[in-house]
Amino acid sequence: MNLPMLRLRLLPALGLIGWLVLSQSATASTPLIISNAWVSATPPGMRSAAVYLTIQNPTTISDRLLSAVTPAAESVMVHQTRLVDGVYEMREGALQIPAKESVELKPAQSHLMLDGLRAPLKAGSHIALTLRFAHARRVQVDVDVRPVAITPY
Ligand SMILES: [Cu+2]
Repeated sequence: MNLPMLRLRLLPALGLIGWLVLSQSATASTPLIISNAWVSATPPGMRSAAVYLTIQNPTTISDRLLSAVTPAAESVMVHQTRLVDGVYEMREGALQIPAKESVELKPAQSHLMLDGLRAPLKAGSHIALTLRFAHARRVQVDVDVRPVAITPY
């Protein structure tokens, strides 16, 4: 279900699907710090939702957020949003996390798109999310489900 005031257009994937080699070292410790992870609650019948969070990289090595998985949805995509001629476009692709920087996934900029929700997301609950990075490998995140928020993805 799309928000009524927005027209969303999904661009073809850009081919950054090179992460298919599954993590060989799932136990590697991560120096990345994830905070403020949240998603809007969803009404019954809604199939998708956007997760926002902040990734802090205190290391001297740039990283990339490649993908994510959650038991709450069939798939997760890394989406970057751009406003083009009054239309929000979502583009799939890995997200750079530069060394010594913090990257905020926020409305109208970037998000993790959950698709195929298995059940409505209820405010006050949490969902588990596993982020996959090029260097930090897997990072577990607990995502707060917040009351319905109308944002431009
Ligand atoms: Cu999206």
